[in-house]
Amino acid sequence: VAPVKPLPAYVNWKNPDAMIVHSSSTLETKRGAFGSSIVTPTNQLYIRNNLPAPDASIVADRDSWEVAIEGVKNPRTFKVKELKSMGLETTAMVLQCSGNGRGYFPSKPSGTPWQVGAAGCVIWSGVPVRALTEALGGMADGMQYMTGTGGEKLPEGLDPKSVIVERSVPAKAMADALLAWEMNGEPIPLAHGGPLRLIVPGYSGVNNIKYIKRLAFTEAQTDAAIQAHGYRVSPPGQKGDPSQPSVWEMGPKSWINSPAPENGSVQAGIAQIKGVAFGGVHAVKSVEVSVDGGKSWKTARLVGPDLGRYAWRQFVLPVKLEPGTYTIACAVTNAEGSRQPENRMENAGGYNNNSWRDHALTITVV
Ligand code: MSS
Repeated sequence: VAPVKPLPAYVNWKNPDAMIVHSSSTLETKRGAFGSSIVTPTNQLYIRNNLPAPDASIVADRDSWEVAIEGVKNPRTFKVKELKSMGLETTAMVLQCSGNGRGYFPSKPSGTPWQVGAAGCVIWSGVPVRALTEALGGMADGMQYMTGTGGEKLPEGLDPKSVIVERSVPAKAMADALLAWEMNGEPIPLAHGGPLRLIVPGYSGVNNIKYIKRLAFTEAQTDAAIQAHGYRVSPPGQKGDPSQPSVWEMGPKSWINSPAPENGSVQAGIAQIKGVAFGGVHAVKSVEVSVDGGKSWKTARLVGPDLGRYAWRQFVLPVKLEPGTYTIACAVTNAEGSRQPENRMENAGGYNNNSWRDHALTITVV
């Protein structure tokens, strides 16, 4: 058994029993900690930082944090306090690291070997980027991307472009994007991007810029390394480059949280097979469960309220199990009719793994 690492100081308020500490900048939610109540409690949500978080002094006076809005007809800088008077929307969305599921790649790509827990369903409140853009006269002509820049202090002696957390997404993603100051009913903790975070529903984790200091509509994608070379879906063995797809829209994905091998053996009789499912950028239509490794499937029941197309749904299927060994799997189909794929798309970085086969679990019933 690997030794259990303590929680890093800046997130010592996380529930230690719910977290797997990979490193000081990568903490994963345990499969058994997702519960059945849809929203992931903040003290159990995963953490991924590409740079050390800024000093906690930036959340001492949240309302005075400033963000520059550029690439609009009338660019200007706002304090969070002013943003709060410009509009309000609340959105539930799946926040998922692009590398979630990397741990199932047999090629062992470098990076954190996340299993299922670099994801959570989170409720954010803030001003719609669309409302803000309209108030500033609309996007400037010819802009193709929405580019967000993180407010970290950059390590000295390095080319800023090689370390800055700056990401571009297609400008159309603005339609549902927020500049958020609240998460799960509380001011966003520093570790999750307070005082202000860009939320791009349906897009993978890295596009959701924490402590955002600049939001710009741009003609081209940023040439920061994290965009140009990092987070690209590159063929195995190749380096990332701007010609390859970036990790943007998420695909449909589901996994089983219980029963699971880590929770020990299962008693014969009726088992409630349960888990979470999301449709990527589209709503969940249905979830199927298999107890024979994908030979036959049954439709599960969706549990609890529907928090919108970017949230995940909990699902359950009661199944009678005799003693034996079972490979249990699940697959979601979204409102557009795309079904979660059987196999992962091989890539050098271990990104975007939504293979149902990789996520299947083998359980023993006694
Ligand atoms: N932002 C910033 N500013 N910085 C950093 O580092 N990271 C990313 C995002 N954003 C960052 C940012 C990532 S990468 C992720 S996942 C996310 O975030 C996470 O979140 P949380 O809150 O959970 O920690 Mo992968 O794709």
